[in-house]
Amino acid sequence: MRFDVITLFPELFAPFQSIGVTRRAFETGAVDVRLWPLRDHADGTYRRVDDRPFGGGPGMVMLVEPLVRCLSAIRSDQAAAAAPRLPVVLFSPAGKPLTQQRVQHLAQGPGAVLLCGRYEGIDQRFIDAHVDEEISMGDYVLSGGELPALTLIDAVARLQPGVLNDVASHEQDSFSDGLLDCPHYSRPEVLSLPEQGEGASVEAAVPPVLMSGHHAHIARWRREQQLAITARRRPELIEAARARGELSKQDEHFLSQLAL
Ligand code: 4H4
Repeated sequence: MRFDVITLFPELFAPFQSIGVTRRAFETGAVDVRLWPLRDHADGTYRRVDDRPFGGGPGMVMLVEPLVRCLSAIRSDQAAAAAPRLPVVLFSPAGKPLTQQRVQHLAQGPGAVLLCGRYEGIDQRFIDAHVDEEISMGDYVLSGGELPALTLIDAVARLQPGVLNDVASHEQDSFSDGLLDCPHYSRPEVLSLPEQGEGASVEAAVPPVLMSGHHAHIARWRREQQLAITARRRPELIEAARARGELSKQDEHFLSQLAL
């Protein structure tokens, strides 16, 4: 898998390729990130990549010409490497919200060209001519598309075979089955936690079922926790799972008894 990243700030990407579990994806080549500094494709003394918007208004707009030259260089590099011609993804609040389902689809594909906008945005004529998909990370405005690009690369990289220690790990992730994840516990079995604002302490124990060694009971408890947390925090995800036929009779019975 390959990501060609068009960015004004390539220095943002190196640190993320050398830390955490996703480092393995980059070291093994399972995910190949190639950075394309847009300013290298701007001409003139000042190597301009932006200019004032026609019609007036605040901020600057990213110019078409440097983007066209940069994308052309990427296409030539992809062809020279006999790599597939990858779709162009633009990160923008106007894009389609990114979901784990979309991440899973991208993780099985050849990759993408990731276009990291800055300023007020990109000249619409480049978007109309060259952008295949617009993706949003959420309903808020960032200063650049680099953090969305890093987010997407991370979400895809962790799904690559051999990256997570335990294959089952990402199957248990939130959203991997369309539901939010269950709570997790580890040592010690009983914790003494100071009461909020008072001197006394309260004992917080691990749910006994997790100490029972009864795997079927543990699996059922975890599923019910997922259903309860999802029904209370993101009920629309329950409806979506139901519509996909992913809720069992046991799930439906539990939900019918659940106090929301
Ligand atoms: C694009 C800012 C468009 C503002 C941008 C606009 C996001 C996001 C993001 C740099 C770029 C910002 N990208 N999800 N949220 N003129 N990117 O904020 O449409 O308001 O993905 S605009």
